[in-house]
Amino acid sequence: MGTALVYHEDMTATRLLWDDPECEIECPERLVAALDGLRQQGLEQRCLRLSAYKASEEELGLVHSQEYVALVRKTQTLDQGELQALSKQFDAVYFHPSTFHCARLAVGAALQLVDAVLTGTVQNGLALVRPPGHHSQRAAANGFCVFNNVAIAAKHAKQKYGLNRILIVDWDVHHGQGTQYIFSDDPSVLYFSWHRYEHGCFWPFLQESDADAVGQGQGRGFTVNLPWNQVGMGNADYLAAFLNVLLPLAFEFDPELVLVSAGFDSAIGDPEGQMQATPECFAHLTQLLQVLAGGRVCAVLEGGYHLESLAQSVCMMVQTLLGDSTPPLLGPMMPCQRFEDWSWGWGVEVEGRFPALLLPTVPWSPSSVSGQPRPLTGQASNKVSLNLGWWVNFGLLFGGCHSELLLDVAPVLSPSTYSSEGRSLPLLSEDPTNEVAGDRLSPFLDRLALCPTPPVHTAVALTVPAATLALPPGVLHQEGSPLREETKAWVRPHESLFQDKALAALEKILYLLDGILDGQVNSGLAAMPALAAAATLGVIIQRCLSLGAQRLFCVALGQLDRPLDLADDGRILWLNITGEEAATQSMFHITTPLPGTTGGFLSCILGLVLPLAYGFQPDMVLVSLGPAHGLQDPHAALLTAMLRGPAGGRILALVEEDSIPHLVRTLARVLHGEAPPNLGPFLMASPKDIQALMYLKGKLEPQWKLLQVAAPLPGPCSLVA
Ligand code: Q9C
Ligand code: ZN
Repeated sequence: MGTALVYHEDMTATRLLWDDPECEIECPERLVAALDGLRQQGLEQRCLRLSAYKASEEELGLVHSQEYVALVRKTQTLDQGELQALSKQFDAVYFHPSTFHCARLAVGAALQLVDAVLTGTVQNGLALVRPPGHHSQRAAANGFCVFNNVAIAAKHAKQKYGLNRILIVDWDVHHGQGTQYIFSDDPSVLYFSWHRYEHGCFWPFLQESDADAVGQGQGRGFTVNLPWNQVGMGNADYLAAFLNVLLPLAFEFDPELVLVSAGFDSAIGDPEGQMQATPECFAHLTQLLQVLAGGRVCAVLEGGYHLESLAQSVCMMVQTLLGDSTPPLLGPMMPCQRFEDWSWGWGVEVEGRFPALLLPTVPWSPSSVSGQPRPLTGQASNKVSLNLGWWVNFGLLFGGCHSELLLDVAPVLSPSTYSSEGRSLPLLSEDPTNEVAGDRLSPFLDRLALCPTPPVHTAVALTVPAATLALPPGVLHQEGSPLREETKAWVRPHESLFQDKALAALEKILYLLDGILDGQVNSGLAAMPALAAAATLGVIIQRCLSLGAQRLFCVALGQLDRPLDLADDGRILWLNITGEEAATQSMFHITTPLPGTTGGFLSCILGLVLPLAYGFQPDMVLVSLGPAHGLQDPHAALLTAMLRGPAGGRILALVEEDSIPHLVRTLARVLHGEAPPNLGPFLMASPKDIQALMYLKGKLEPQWKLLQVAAPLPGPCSLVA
């Protein structure tokens, strides 16, 4: 349905007119760099470009006092000395004669974006604005922010469209205290912020930025702060925060709209944040949010002061909003102490034949991997505090506890590469070849060149005519399947497993699979021949391995046993979600029962499936809905949508031949980038399902670090419904 990009050139007008080292980083070039990046990547051209209008004073009044608005209006006519004097009355703020104009455009851009999304003109979008907004308060400018763009947008969405539940995700590296104050007693707005905190020693030095601020009155439980007490947080930490903290709450909250305070000073290289998350991390964070609220995601720029890092991160976000696959998440997920024993090497055959397989192995290539597992720091205490009386699902995800509770969120990566000089880090500083970064293309562009976008985003190989399915436009229906001679020769030894008709279906699947492994197709959906599902899956896995897949993540639902002839050599991570008992045959062979409720299912995806998948860093994901899989359509769609992330979108979904057209259509849509349907009424996980999950997490956590949430849970637990 499209992505809006809201902008106005005038917003580059406001700038610092005097010397102030604290404020000079908030410069017009930020917008120029972000927009140039989008143009160079051809992304701007793919968006619906909207020219921002100026918010009315009435709209500003949704959040700000009349006196404050009048004060800012007055700055239009002040001389430099007066501007400077007024700026001093606030913390980390500068005014310029164009500030009022720009700040009204920034608010207008956010409102226009919300209108475009809530009227159904577009699915999602980004407002590229200056000045930023999240520090701004009812009657105060603060931290470069004049009007609170996102807060006004949320009020507008409530007032004009009658929304009852809005999620604000503030991933800027600073605490959006302005937004927190504005909604602290409002249960219709769930505010989540992570931020550099360092036990209160980082700007804005507020106690209420800490984890124990949970909101007030009716709004108790609807403010969630995740303060980082160390710098150097990276991809795995951000991912863990989303999977363990934000998403369990967000699913239960079931927002109608997601607003993102999209600050990119939380990205690598930023002088303010000193964090390590790479630009593609923001693609993944975006994709994770897109499964909420029917995909209605409105992002509004906040901070971000390293121009190249900012531009790349913005590109990553927009690309993902457009529905493109996310590049694999780079950097050590540090899943496994044994990782040096694994065979990460490059097959010569792989390199020559299947260029699309190269990218996922880049972070592990011999030159860029130190081979040293990064030690966990152990005593970092990044805490999050929640009013668990409200958050049923959250409590259950962690074993079920009541009342307010402080949880340690362990940083998965140690911040070992932090430069104490307080200066900009080079992007991807762990790469030794990066010393000459100045005269090279950026690492990001290098990687893009390695991983060309496949010509076909999504293809299906089905045994029923396409016309009966109403597939979304753009999904390729592969009718004929002229197998290559080489594939035919490969399939011959397996032929005896299949009847004639099943063999024809298998050939279709292999045709699609070769396309995916070849880099011609990104994601696929195929029908497994009736009565031969397990055999088909076995052949598919063998084919992936024979074509050089290094790591294959297989999620099998229903009656699909792990093929017996598979070596347990770490190349396949097999997860069976069935009616059976939880069990770990090895760290690569896991069985978990199918949870009976939506809450249990979410806990399973967020607490087990995705941490395993992201930790494994597969180059391909296979998700198979076998006989008696027991999943409802929306649950199957959610699982599939979320499994697009870990392998750069390279995913093959397998359904039974006689699956209902509705399931097939839904899966084709999510593979193509559409949001999964709503999960329906929320029912909490059963104690039995949670027990199984906790058992598996406990067993597997030593090997799969992303499973680890270092929360020694206090005392006996009683559940509050
Ligand atoms: N070195 C936004 O990112 N200065 N505002 C902090 C610490 C103020 C940040 C100084 C930073 C304001 C929107
Ligand atoms: Zn910031």
